[in-house]
Amino acid sequence: MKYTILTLFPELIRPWTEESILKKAIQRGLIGVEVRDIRAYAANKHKTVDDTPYGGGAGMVMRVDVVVRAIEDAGPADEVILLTPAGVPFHQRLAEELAQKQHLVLVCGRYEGIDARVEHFVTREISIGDYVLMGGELAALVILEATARLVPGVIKEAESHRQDSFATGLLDHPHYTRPPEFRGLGVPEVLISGHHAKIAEWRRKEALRRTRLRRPDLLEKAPLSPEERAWLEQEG
Ligand code: JF5
Repeated sequence: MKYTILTLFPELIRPWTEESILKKAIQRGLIGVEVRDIRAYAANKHKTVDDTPYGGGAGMVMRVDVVVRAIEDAGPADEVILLTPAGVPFHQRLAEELAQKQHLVLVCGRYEGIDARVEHFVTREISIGDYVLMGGELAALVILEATARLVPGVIKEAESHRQDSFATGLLDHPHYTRPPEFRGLGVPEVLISGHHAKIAEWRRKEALRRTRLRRPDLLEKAPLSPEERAWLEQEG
């Protein structure tokens, strides 16, 4: 999988790719990340990338001609993705779909956004949540993180199945490790019992409880057995 990230602030992106799992994935050739400065595509000697909005109002708008030169220079891509709060919401299913592609171009806007005509040169507009950032860079890194970990070999198979906490439609269960007591806080007895069936049942029930408490919206769609629905209504 190859990523091309188009940004006015390449130095915000690079360090993220130079540590930890992404760094290893790049070293192993499992993914490639190319970061390109949109300003390099400005036409005039002042390297202008933005201008005042038609119709007036505050702020500046990124020029479509500059951004489209950057997009077209990134070469053939399976997807050209614009990060914007006005996009369709990002979620695990979309991450799984994008992780199958060969080349993703991620376009980071700044200022009030990019001239709307850019929509004819992108394949998708994606939002990572209902809040406004100062630029699309963190949103692009979110897409990079969520998709790269699904590329075969990037993380241990077992860990990539953390995604299963979404495949199950529930939040993940709680996790514990040593020490067995910390400031008076113990670890659920069942987890040290070695009783694997009981542990699996405890984890499933904790996932159900947690999901009801924190994300009742997920419970509606989650594929639960009739027994689990009944348990939630009574003892859960
Ligand atoms: C951006 C105009 C792009 O703020 C975001 C964003 C929020 N959720 N997903 C993306 O992107 C930066 C801000 C303003 C265009």
